[in-house]
Amino acid sequence: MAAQYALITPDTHVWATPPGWRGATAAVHISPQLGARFTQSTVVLEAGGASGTAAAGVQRTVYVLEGELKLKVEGKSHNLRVGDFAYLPADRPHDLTAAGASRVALFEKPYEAAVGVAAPDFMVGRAADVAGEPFMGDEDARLQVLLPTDERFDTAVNVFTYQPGAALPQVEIHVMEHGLLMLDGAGVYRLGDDWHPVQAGDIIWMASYCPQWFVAIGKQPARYLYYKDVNRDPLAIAVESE
Ligand code: UGY
Ligand code: MN
Repeated sequence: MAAQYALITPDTHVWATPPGWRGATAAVHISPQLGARFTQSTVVLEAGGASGTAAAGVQRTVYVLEGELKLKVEGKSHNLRVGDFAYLPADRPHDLTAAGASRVALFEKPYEAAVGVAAPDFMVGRAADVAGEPFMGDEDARLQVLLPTDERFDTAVNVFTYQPGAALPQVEIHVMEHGLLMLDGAGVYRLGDDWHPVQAGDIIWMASYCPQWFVAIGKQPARYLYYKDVNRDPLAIAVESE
């Protein structure tokens, strides 16, 4: 059976200049080479470092982990600081330049158009401005949904915050896959039949149908940023890619 998950700890990262970028190195943690349908990378930029172009048809979501960057899209400049994010539709020219030493999480995915549905537009936002909703009624497990949830989007990027002792209310098994970065705190992730201690800096790929459950441990809240594919018919995608 193909791998159901990968747990990638920071001591294993290997860095290289991503094609087209300047003054930047990236570790590509999750990719089709692993069995995923998207990529998740960490990109470290020196002051003045700048992005290259995404591959044709590929959309990007950027989340700032450290530093400050300037994002230029259609002649307009946007300042991005820690906790800010940007969604860049496929084939939309943009220039992301670091104002000082910076680190970003980057999610990339080929955009899957849906019949009769317009493609999403560019957007920037600030995680701190997004309300954390109790997850399935649990006030101690709060979900911030960063991107709009309507059908234009085939991508979700969320922040999940758990008070110590809070947990996912069920073992989840679902068609969507995840790419996850632990931002703060620690906990135990159940992945398939395995149980792993995880902490800030760890990254997890969960394939479609990977059984998953999390409990936060320690004295501070645990927080993770994660990607998931949404709003598309799995059969439409399977037929297209044959
Ligand atoms: O959105 C989700 O599927 C989320 N509840 N999964 C997770 O946190 N592992
Ligand atoms: Mn899930």
